[in-house]
Amino acid sequence: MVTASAAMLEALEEAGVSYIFANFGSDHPALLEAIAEARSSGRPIPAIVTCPNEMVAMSCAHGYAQLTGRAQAVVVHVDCGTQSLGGAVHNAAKARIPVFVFAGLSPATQQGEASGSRNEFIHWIQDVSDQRGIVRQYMKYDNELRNALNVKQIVHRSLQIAHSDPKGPVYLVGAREVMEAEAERVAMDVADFAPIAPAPLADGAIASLVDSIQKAARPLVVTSYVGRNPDAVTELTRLCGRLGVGVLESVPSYVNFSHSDPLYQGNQWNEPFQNRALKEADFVLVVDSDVPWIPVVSKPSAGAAIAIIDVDPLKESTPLWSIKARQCYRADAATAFAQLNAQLDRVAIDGEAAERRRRHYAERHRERKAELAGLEAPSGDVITPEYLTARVRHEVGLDAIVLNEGITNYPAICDHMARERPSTMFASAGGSLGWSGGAAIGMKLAAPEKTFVVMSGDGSYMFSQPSTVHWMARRYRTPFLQVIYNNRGWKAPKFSALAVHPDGFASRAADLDLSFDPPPDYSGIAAAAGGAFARIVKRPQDVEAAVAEGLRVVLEEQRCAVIDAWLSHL
Ligand SMILES: Cc1ncc(C[n+]2csc(CCOP(=O)(O)OP(=O)(O)O)c2C)c(N)n1
Ligand SMILES: [Mg+2]
Repeated sequence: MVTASAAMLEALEEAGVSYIFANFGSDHPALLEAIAEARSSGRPIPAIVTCPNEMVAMSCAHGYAQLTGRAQAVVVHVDCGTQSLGGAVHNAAKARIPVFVFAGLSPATQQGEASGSRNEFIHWIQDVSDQRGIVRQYMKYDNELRNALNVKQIVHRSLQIAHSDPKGPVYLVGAREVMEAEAERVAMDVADFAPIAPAPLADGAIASLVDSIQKAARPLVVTSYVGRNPDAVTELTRLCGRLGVGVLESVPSYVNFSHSDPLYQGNQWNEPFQNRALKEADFVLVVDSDVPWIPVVSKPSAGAAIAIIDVDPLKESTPLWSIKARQCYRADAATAFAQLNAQLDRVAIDGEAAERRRRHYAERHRERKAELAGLEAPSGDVITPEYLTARVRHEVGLDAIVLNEGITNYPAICDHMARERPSTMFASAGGSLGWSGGAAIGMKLAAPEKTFVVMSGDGSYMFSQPSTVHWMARRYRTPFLQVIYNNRGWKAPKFSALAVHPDGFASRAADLDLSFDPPPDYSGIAAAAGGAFARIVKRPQDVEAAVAEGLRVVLEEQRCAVIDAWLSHL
């Protein structure tokens, strides 16, 4: 006989879950007992990572899954712990990240009817009418474990759902008595819970898409998260190379295309102007993108034909969303591109037309590169984001993995880290700030041999719970280099206000309550919490040495290093 809690651990272990990011409470006696029992019996279970903050726990699992595609487990405390997952739940949902989340429920009995019955005052306080409702609109699946008999079945099914496209987080709850209850041990084969196989394009779609690209003078792919699967990047690169298709990234959360490929046409975020490549395109293939453009400032020309390939082409969980696409396919990008490449082996390619397109895009690519290189020069006494980023790139190289939470400096970090290989830059793909610290820990656990660089705004650093993050980074030996783009506050809301009210009161106000002056000692927080190397830099000439020393500390001393770089004020 095993308890429901032991069965849950067994299911997670046999499903290949390596880590449980945990924040325990009075709902978990059975789980703590089962963990201790497994350890004393020498039975393998996922490693437990103690997370003093739940948002960090969820962000660890988010980062781990971004790098590996595999869901990890997050265990939190009843309704309160679920609420403390906070915006990290939104991030996982929006980014389609598989995560298994389990929370206890307040005991279901109060007279000692069963083991686990209420025996602490908090059990009455934490009894709420719909705990699953707290996160239901973000979860792909939620359920309550109601007995010990079928726990493994439900855990395996949850992971199957989490890992099936469009992927996402799942949430299970179980009351104390249920998690204490015993049942016969159940043998199960995880292979019986295979996620849905990647969806291909229908035959007609393949021929039609190849035809549309070949007939176009300026075919353009717009993408944001093709790079979640490195194989998709390989196939996309091959396809674009053969036909001369340009690639524009929109709000990229992965490396979707090499920044040094002549067909790469840059990336767009919130820039308040029309993108040239997008305007000139006559066939736009939107692949894996939630926001391919922002119509009030930048969009394809009225005459352009638009097609969509996406694991989630209708964005059904987004209430307001539409782009005018005459062709729309639900398919896996890697599979679809491989099919298009196979089609090119069968049909004639107009080599001259492809070469004309390649030449055009290569010229634009060269212009862009030259412009970016010009921005990297130091400019007087201030540290510019472009200069700072270029110096970091110079020190860490192109293999280091970048976590970009730069907010108004997203574009500078993306452009000047100029990644060339898939899985060497990530953004959260969600809207809730504070992902980067926990995500770095999760990624470093998944790939201890790699070097990780977190590049974040000062506000985002504070949102990331740096005291928890840096305590964990030392405790679990996950050192990373962190560079804070310190503009003394939140620049993004100022940008937003002035974009709507360019000449209003806000534009003339001396203070918009967005500034952090005087700022905290950001790197000092990390030093106090986790013994991190701490350095504040205020002059361009000090940047290089600080970053070099920080990187040395990360690599040789296996400690985090936090460089607090002062940019110009908001
Ligand atoms: C959890 C959360 N709270 C608030 C916001 C709103 N918000 C968006 S950007 C931003 C400022 C971020 O500041 P910082 O990281 O310093 O970047 P900067 O804008 O200065 O470039 C805020 C508060 C959010 N997106 N997520
Ligand atoms: Mg800031």
